[in-house]
Amino acid sequence: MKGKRSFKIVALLIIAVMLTLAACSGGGSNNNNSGGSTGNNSSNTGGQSSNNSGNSGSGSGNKAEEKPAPMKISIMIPSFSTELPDKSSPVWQRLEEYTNTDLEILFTPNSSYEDKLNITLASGDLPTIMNVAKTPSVISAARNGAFWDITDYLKDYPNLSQAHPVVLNNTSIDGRIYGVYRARTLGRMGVTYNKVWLDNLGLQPAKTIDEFYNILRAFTYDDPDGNGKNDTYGIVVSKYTGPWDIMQIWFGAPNKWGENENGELIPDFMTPEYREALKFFRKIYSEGLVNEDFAVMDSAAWNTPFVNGQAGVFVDVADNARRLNNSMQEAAPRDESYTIVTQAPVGPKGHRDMPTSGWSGMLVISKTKVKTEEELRRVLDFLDKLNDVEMKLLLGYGIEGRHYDMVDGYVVPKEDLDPALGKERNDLNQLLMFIGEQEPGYAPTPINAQIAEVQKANEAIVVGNPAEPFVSEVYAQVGQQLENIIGDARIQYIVGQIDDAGFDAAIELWKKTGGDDYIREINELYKAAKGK
Ligand SMILES: [Ca+2]
Repeated sequence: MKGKRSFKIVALLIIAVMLTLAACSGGGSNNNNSGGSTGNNSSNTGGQSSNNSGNSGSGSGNKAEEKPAPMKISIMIPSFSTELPDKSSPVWQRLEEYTNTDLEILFTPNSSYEDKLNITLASGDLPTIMNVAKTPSVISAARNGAFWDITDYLKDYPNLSQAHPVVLNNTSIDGRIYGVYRARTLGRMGVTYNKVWLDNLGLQPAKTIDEFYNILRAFTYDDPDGNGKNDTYGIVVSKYTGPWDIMQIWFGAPNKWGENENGELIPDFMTPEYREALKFFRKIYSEGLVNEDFAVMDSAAWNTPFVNGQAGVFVDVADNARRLNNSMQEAAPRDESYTIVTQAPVGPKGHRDMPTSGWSGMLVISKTKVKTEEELRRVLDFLDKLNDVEMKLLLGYGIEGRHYDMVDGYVVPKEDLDPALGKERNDLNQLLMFIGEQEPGYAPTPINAQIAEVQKANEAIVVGNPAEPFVSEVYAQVGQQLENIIGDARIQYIVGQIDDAGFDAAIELWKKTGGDDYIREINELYKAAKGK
């Protein structure tokens, strides 16, 4: 392995030297560089390269060393605007120049995108690149060989090789990668606290689950708002089960499915870690650290107790810290943020948190349009280049000085931008995959900077769902019933209506209602995907 890699490096060095030589022999007036010892090298090799061009015949041998003709690429992506750019746009032109391509961008209104996509797939006449979701028709097209399998190519590209393994797994079909995903924040979760309450009690955000518990208790029993009344509690939860789903992963439960000791997948609620988390939930509920009405509380009203100063902890997406703060600022403006957001506390099985799926569409490459591996490499190189910081800025914001300015390293959009200029870059951001180095963005407020920091750090601790890539037929039929059995039992356990025996009985019911078939099917798919 190591030997192979160093061979590769040597090969790359040789190529690099050859390219340098080509550049030297090509330009007549690049002599500035050739002082000192490098001058010796270039005079040595200068002879060789003139020999080479002599061999190739005429004096215009340099032409062959110039970059190849722009590659024609057609791309189908969703559009949201009615004012769309064309080839007259300087943004479009810069994109073509940077990637050495001749582009045909097939903007398709997002509302009719899936219909158009299905028609295109059925016709067999696909554009070079298409943005697709993992719908049944896309899965069957992949299985029928409509797209290139790019699993083994990604590692060869500086940006694409940085794709996150959890997201790659989520986008895979039968264990293989058929498209470059368009990234969305993967490690989105965070724990938001009422900062004023923490300060009043001299507390810091929790680093461990014990500290988390202590904060919930202090927010309930130690008068965090200092009004002398017993009128607050720890964490607010609504009938949306997100907070429980997130917190059980802190305790070591898998993300929906996890491997048992035999390497087989089992659902989260069959693991001992899940039961430990349930016990914790029941404890904080019985001590009044959670709102009593959580199981029936409308999720549209979820923010209200936090904003009104009744509850002080919120487990959800980290960016909700901004919305909570904004609402509190509206009621009573203050310079400092009302909220502080951190990563999940560390649990008994280490530092873990729940991810999102991490993607919104993936760019697949047509096997009929792209016939050879050499062409495939050029298309992948194009996709890789779109992930360069320079292209992220161009496609996301336009041209510096024309559409935006850079101030202190941050993007500042031009105020009152002429719509004609806006049109030049509209919806080109739909080409973005956001893989690799992060591009500069808008200047963050303090709370936004915290959110960004938490979400970035989360990428290292998110726990993927190994069964996420699979499409289950059993689930399509009885999935909702299965969800209800366990969802109801979880609530009953938390509020103390059933005990461990009751929860075990719910698991037995789940198995008999189709759960056993579901487990069998998921494991067959898992084995098949692993075998590839
Ligand atoms: Ca109080």
